[in-house]
Amino acid sequence: MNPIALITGSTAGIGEATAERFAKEGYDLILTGRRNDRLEMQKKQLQDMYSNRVLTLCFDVRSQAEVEQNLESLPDDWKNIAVLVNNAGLAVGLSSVQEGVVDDWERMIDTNIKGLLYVSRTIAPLMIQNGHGHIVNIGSVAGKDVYPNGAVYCATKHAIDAFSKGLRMDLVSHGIRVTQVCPGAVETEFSVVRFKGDQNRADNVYKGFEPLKADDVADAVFYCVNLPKHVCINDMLIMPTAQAAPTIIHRNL
Ligand code: NDP
Ligand code: 8X3
Repeated sequence: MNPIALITGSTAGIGEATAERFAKEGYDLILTGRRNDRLEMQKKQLQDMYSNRVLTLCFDVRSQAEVEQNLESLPDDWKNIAVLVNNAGLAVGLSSVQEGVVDDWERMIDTNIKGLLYVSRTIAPLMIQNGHGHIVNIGSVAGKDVYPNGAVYCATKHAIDAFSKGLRMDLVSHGIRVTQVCPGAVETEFSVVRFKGDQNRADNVYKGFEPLKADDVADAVFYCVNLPKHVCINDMLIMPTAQAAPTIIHRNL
């Protein structure tokens, strides 16, 4: 039996690259996201390429009911989850608090914080029951530092930073590892989502330097998971060489 990895938000970017990396390393996959067409395409591609088992679950992590409905009714042969990658997340908008759009804030808070909590609340007891597991939370440099016009996104990622430390404490006696991986700038659909479909504005974010690729973060996640069982990376901050802090990027323009 292959080990099983559950990856939230596998339909794009870091989640998609992580799914492919784990498939290549011999994991069976539970893949989630809201776009079912992409989930089904991904399932077909991964099964064709690696012939691992793939289970797709289409739901919105913001809905506690959908999370519970999908994850509490896993078939028995999908319950022995070795790795949970809490990746689903987003930034919406880039504006000052005084000009902020409350609906954007709610989307970020509900997805990045509450969604990650709902999934963790459902899967952690299963890992305890199974007697093993590793939870990897995708945080951000925005959870270590703050930048102008990003207060709410940064607050959500600071929440993940705190939650990851607390979760590690709560699970330590069960031998379940908890790791936070915090990337700097990664070129994915992240900025297109943040700028609500404005591709030009998104492209400008990555102009004049070499950003991280989703594969680089997938490598980091797999590195943490693949260490001997007595080793736990609690926290990993990974940036492009050209980036020293969220707003300090050396660009050749
Ligand atoms: P993408 O936009 O490329 O991918 C985001 C993924 O999250 C998609 O698969 C999307 O799937 C899923 N998702 C978003 N909202 C929901 C939801 N409500 N329910 C279920 N799934 C959801 O961005 P990235 O790959 O860059 O982002 C992945 C994670 O990495 C996020 O947590 C982000 O904050 C973090 N991060 C990104 C960085 C970057 O520079 N790109 C840097 C640091 C951290 P679907 O739309 O199908 O639901
Ligand atoms: C994504 C990186 O710097 O845009 O978390 O917040 S940043």
